[in-house]
Amino acid sequence: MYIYNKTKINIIQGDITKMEVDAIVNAANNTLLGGGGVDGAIHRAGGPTILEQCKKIGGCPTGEARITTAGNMPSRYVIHTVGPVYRDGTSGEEKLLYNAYYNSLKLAKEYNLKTIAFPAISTGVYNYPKLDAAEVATRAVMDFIAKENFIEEVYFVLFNQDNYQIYKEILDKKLNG
Ligand code: AR6
Repeated sequence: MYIYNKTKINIIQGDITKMEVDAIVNAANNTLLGGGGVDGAIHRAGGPTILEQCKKIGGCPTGEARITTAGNMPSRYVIHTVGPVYRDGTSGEEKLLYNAYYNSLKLAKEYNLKTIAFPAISTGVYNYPKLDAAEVATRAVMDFIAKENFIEEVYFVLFNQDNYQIYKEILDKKLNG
């Protein structure tokens, strides 16, 4: 565990649908109507009430975030955000990925949520290079924590061993250096 401005930051290797936190974050697409990867896992584990709420919301622009309840999962809410599709790195991807994390945290604060778990947004189907994505993810979260000092605990839940190692190295460098 790491601590930054009184907020605990944890990295976990595993399945985000199992997390007992106020909100888990979904790496969704613009339609919010489900898909593969972590999005598919969340809709499967949470059940149909999540899709019903997503249909009413009617989509989400890249870099923004929307919220639903978490259905059958142990968390209370799902914050659906949309990361960028990675093309060449010069199409605004970095800012959009940063915004996806930052706006998810802003929404968590609006709902008075204190514990939140993130997957490695955009690093699957959307093809964002893992190391660059982890740098952006940790920077956005730390910027929010530095500014807002509200969230009590952040989890980065990494599905794969390689992403876990990448986050560990980055956070060791940023917070244990
Ligand atoms: N828990 C945590 N992380 C997971 C899980 C899980 N259960 N399952 C996969 N991952 P991706 P993207 C990791 O492709 O790149 C969907 O179809 C996975 O290993 O889920 O943002 C949406 O509908 C990877 O590191 O999301 C969109 O169309 C990370 O989650 C599109 O994929 C993100 O991979 C979004 O693509």
